[in-house]
Amino acid sequence: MLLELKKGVDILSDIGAVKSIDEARKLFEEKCDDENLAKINKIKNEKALLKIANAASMFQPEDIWLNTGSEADLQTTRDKVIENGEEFKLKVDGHTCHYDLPEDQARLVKQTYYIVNEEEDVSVLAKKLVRSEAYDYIKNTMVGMMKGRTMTVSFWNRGPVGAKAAIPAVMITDSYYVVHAGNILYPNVFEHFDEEVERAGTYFFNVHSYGTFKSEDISKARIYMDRSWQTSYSMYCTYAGNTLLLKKPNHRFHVDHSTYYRVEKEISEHMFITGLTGPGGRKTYFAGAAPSGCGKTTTAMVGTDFIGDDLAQMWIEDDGTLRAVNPEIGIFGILKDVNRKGDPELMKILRADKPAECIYTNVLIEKDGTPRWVGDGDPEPTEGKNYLGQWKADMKDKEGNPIPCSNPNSRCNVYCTDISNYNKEAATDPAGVPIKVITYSGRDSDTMPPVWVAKNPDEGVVIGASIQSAATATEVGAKGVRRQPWANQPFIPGPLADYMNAQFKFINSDKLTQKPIMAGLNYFLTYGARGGDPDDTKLLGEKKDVKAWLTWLELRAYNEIKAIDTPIGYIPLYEDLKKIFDETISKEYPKELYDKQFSFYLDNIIARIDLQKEAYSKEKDCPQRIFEVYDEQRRGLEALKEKYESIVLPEQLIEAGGVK
Ligand code: SPV
Ligand code: MN
Repeated sequence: MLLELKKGVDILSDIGAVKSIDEARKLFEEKCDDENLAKINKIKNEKALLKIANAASMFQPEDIWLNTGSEADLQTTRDKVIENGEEFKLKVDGHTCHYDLPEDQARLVKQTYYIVNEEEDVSVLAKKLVRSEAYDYIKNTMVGMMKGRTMTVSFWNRGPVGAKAAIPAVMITDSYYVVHAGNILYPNVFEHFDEEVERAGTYFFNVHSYGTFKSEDISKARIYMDRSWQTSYSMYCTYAGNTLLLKKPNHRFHVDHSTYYRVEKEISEHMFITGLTGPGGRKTYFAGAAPSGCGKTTTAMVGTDFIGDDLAQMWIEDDGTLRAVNPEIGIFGILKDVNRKGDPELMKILRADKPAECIYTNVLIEKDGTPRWVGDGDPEPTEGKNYLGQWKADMKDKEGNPIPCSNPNSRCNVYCTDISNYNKEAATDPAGVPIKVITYSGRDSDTMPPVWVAKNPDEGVVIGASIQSAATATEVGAKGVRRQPWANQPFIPGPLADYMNAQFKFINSDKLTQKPIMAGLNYFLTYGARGGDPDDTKLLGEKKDVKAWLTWLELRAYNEIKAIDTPIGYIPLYEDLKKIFDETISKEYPKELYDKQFSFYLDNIIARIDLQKEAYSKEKDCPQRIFEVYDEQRRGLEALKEKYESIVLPEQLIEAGGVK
């Protein structure tokens, strides 16, 4: 099914009612001072100018300010955000803190909708609202919403200027915090906006107003995405995942763009990108998917050549390689459990070992201005101020549970250039980096091993399709263990079958002559699930083991290391891992731990396959290939069960499948 663009009425243009470029220019003259008028006159794209004018006509701001990304504009943003109280300064120069409302600490999933035309399909997992209803809500809420305030206009790019899979975007907001966060996360494209729109053939448009910033108004908050007009609307909230619309709302438009207009050419993924230096100094690039809050940032930072921690725009280059760019230039990373042991690089910034700009959100600030969060590795704080107000260590919630010092989704916003292992040259090169390894992971306490490699591209697609993960604090109200296809599910607007089809076509394309290996990763197996006390939720590994898993995959990508051939893919041999653990993280790796991590608990794996099959069988027009792969794997697992019963040790897996 095709997504039709420019279908139905463009709500913003209709409400704004500015019809001609002359009317638009007149409005700019009224609302801009000379400096800003000169800036806006540099933009030649009349359609974009009309949309900006329509936003101004709808919001009725006091004035308009253009963010060109110049040093002066970056400084204005930093000054204004302190002046208007959206952030306050901490004791370290360049460090600031922003609080969101207690009800607005993560993506507001229940208040996020796709705007659809009458007969359009969206993912069964998403909420939709028909155009006419969205129109009324936007009109009733957003008209005049910026009265007395400044409407800021930023021109950013989702990717390096000139990269094949990059798309520019305009962001309009009355929140200088959103501008500040955006300056850290996206390259400013003001100077190249017209060329970039021309090259990409499109651009995204986003409008936001924070309204009253009052808890009692949070029920009015909405995030609307108009897929037909690639325009998003956000109101009555500030949390960056809901308001910095280039991030997830535009990622969703980008997923649409790849799925419906770039089949076999591009894919848009919720993935980190990082490089690892292998034997002889070679650079091997990884792209890895994980649901929010499942270790994507940590994994990315382990690389010697960090590129990005959240999103990847990928395409097939003419030379047959798979290329990827990070649409972002900064990180918006979770702070919980970030400490010197597990995240040494990030901690250098957070603990001010070096100067850097950093926005902390929803953390505790101690009297002396030190930001604190749960799991930061320092002695626990006793009191301070956080997004709830004054906080003391003995405070309890209504159920009598202790109130943690920081929100589990509190974050830090920093420029990648401040991260020591960031490879700026590679990350900002429009040619992208060549990807040799793709990984998929989730929070899976009891089923899949720490690492396994697909035997062919189809099985790789199926690993992505089969991610299963426990809920995290990154979505308001999320609970339980859920399917998380490609870790991208919350951001796939259309039917899952369309996206799956695009994945199969992309990775199997004849043009992709240098195919990456595709692997599953799982850091979350527990002792309880591997023969210990069933309530024991202690993890079988620790964060730093990530480096060992990546190193094994690096060698496997060049076929320089053998692996056990199992029905679900290739898994490592003990001797290899022992050596890798020792050499990369100086850690002893006992055989007993290996056996716990890599024994197959067949009933769990078979039940997982059955659950996925059942779920996908309800999906209309789902590619048959996925069922064939599941059936083949299931037959192999059943054969193992017949031979060895339901728990199979690695030695038995070798005996049954051999080593390749
Ligand atoms: C995530 O939750 O996946 C994030 C942060 O990267 S947000 O901007 O909320 O999506
Ligand atoms: Mn994310």
